[in-house]
Amino acid sequence: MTDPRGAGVTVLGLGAMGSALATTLLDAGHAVTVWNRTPARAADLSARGAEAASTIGAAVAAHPLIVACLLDHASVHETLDPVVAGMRGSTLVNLTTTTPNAARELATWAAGHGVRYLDGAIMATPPMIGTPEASILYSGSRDVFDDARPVLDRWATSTYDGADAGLASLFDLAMLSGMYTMFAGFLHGAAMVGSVGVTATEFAERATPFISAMTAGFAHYAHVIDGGDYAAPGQQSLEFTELSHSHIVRASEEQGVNPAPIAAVRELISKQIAEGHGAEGSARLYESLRADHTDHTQTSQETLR
Ligand code: FVH
Repeated sequence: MTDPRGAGVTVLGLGAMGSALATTLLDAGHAVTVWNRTPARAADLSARGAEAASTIGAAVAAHPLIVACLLDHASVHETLDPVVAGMRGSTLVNLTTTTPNAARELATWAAGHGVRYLDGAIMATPPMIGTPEASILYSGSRDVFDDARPVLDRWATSTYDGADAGLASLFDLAMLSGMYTMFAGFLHGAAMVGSVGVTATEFAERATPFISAMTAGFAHYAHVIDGGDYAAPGQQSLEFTELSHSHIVRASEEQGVNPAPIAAVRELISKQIAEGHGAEGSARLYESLRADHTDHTQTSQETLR
């Protein structure tokens, strides 16, 4: 008979994120077994009704659905290698941040032990879990995604990216690349105006609407990249963009500010111009960054264990 409270779930890892995942399941009425390397971290969840497993072996045996939210790829192996024989027939949803190849390695490792595997990448902070703003990307077994959906949807909007277990991680890290580069640009800008005494708070207020509006440029660049015509009319040329970057670098230096983030981009632009593409659109910078067409799904997985 189906448990009216919903599927039982084991949650491994009770850091900020693992605790948020377990709490959301408890609040939704699921039977939850938790385990953490440092047992004291399970106290709050026990008080809310979770079963705290005293050993990792007991934790993975408690429910057929096991969720891992540990620090990194190495900690997943450190935790599960000793008990994987007892996990045969279970399902592992791994929400630990890893690289794409590390996710693929875990999928292969799990399959070798008869464990169904789904990799996940959380696009949210712990307080967002269980709210409509949270998003979690998944890749790996479609069957696992479909079967676990009633649990997964408790946490966030769930998106399935494909059978290649590395895809969720790839999307996650690609988006984080955009985010961190943007933050570095913000910090550089704050340092520029900070050189004349403007506070970072004032700069944030001034910069947020402008930078938010500029994200509309993503679609324009994407259209050019996917069309492959960097010479089509209506684009800002690399030469113009280089001039703009040179102004920012020089202004930074004049103000005694380190121009490193913008100087790195300028260098890529200069390389494209040196190769004869100065009159073409600035989206051509993509050509300095993209991978060649070799298969990047297999490389270096062997070095991960
Ligand atoms: N917190 C966030 O905003 C981000 C959002 C995006 C996704 N990340 C990823 O989620 C994973 C867990 O993150 P977290 O925030 O829960 O991290 P911590 O609070 O630092 O907790 C880490 C847990 O991992 C356990 N742990 C660490 N090393 C080991 C090990 N060798 N063996 C077993 N467990 C280990 C640690 O246990 P303890 O230190 O309490 O004993 C915590 O339970 C992470 O991949 C983020 O990138 C969160």
